[in-house]
Formats: sequence, structure tokens, C-alpha cells
Amino acid sequence: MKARYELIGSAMSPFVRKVRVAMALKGLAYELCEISIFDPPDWFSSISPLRRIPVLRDRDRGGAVLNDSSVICHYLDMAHPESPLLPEDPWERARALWIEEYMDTEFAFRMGMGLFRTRYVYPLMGQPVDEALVEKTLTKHAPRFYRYLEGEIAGKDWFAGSALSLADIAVATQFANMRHVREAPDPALYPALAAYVARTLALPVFAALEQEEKAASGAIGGA
Ligand SMILES: N[C@@H](CCC(=O)N[C@@H](CS)C(=O)NCC(=O)O)C(=O)O
Repeated sequence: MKARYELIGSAMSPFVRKVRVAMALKGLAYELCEISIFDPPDWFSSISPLRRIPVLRDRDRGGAVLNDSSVICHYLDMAHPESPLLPEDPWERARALWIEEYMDTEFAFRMGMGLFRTRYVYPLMGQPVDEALVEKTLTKHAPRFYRYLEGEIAGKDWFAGSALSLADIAVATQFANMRHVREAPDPALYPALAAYVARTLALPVFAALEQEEKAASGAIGGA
């Protein structure tokens, strides 16, 4: 029998990884339908109006789909409340949502475009590395992200509340992509953040995906 859920996207996408980690923490079975966002199948636009991954298909709902990693994670958290993804305390919950927003938008855009796409994706597509963009990302953008995150995690184990939450998943999944292009916060400058990234990515739920991604490295999704 097929799993209830199908997750459509590429394992190298930080947003797909975000959902995979959330599903693993909740013990939810799913099938990953690998597609490349750079060469998607014809049917993809009919389930993703923004032409973005991930997309979650719920077979218990007649195969209906949900778009956007945040929407998907919130749905899964409501539908499967065991191992909650968000703190119960209203303030900490709101803080988790803010960190998620920060990582999914500005961090993902600047660091994802400036480092991951440039150093990992474009070379696979036979395009040259834009060294000027890499340099600008490392000198102009990375330090302000790292400074902010250092201030938010210093003296704490997790970004919001007293346990791993969606905030941590959103942070760690972006740093997982950074690790694929050998970028990490300097422990001498950002000690709390560097230690946090190392210990969070070492959690079995992230480490298992990293092994899988490394084994498949050289691919950006799709058959
Ligand atoms: N806010 C969306 C962002 C999803 C997103 O941007 N995914 C990237 C892949 S990592 C994508 O599909 N990009 C399509 C494109 O750049 O054309 C989410 O959280 O799911």
C-alpha cells in the first residue's frame, strides 16, 4: 500500500528538507517524488502555481496538494499533533514563526542564490561560477545574517522555546545547504552559532538526510 503522503521536490532543496525533517520527527511515512525545478515535468505547473518545490500530496484527501514548506509544516503539525513543531507558549511560538520567516525569505534568497545556486547548481548545469556574487555574498550578506543569528542563539539550546522547533528546522536546513558548498560560520567570530549548527546538523534526523544527499551529489533532482 502506498504511503498517505507524497512529497514532490528535490532532496537538495532546503525547503524540501525542511518538510522531510518535520515528517521524520513526526514519524510520518511518505514517498519522495524527485523532480528538478530547473526542468520540471509537464504536469508540475498544474500542482504548483508558483512553480516551486515542495508540494505535498495527501492521498487521504483524494490526492489534493498543498504548496509551500511553511504551509505544509503547519498542516502536518495540526493533522499530526504528536511531536509538535511549535512551542505552546504564545510568545515562543511567535518567535519560532519569525525565525522561520527570516530564514525562509531573506537568508534563503541571499545565501541560497549567492552561494548554493552559484557554487553547486550552476556548475552542474554547465554554467560558470559567478565569483563576484560569491564574494559579495560572503562579505556583505553572510556577516549580517551570522551576527543576528549569533545574538538570537547565544546562551540558548534552541531558537524558540525549550525544545527543537520549526525555527530550528528552518535554520538548520539552510545551513545544510551551506555545508554542501563548504560554507559555515567562523567559530572564532560566531561561537554560539557555529556550535549550534554543528550540533543540530549532527542530530540523526539531519545526519541521515546529509548522507543521502552526499550519495546523490552531482544531481539536482529529477530522474
Ligand atoms: N516559500 C517557499 C519557497 C520554495 C522555493 O523557493 N523553492 C525553490 C527551490 S529551493 C524553488 O522551487 N525555486 C523555483 C525557482 O527558482 O524557479 C517554501 O517555503 O516552500
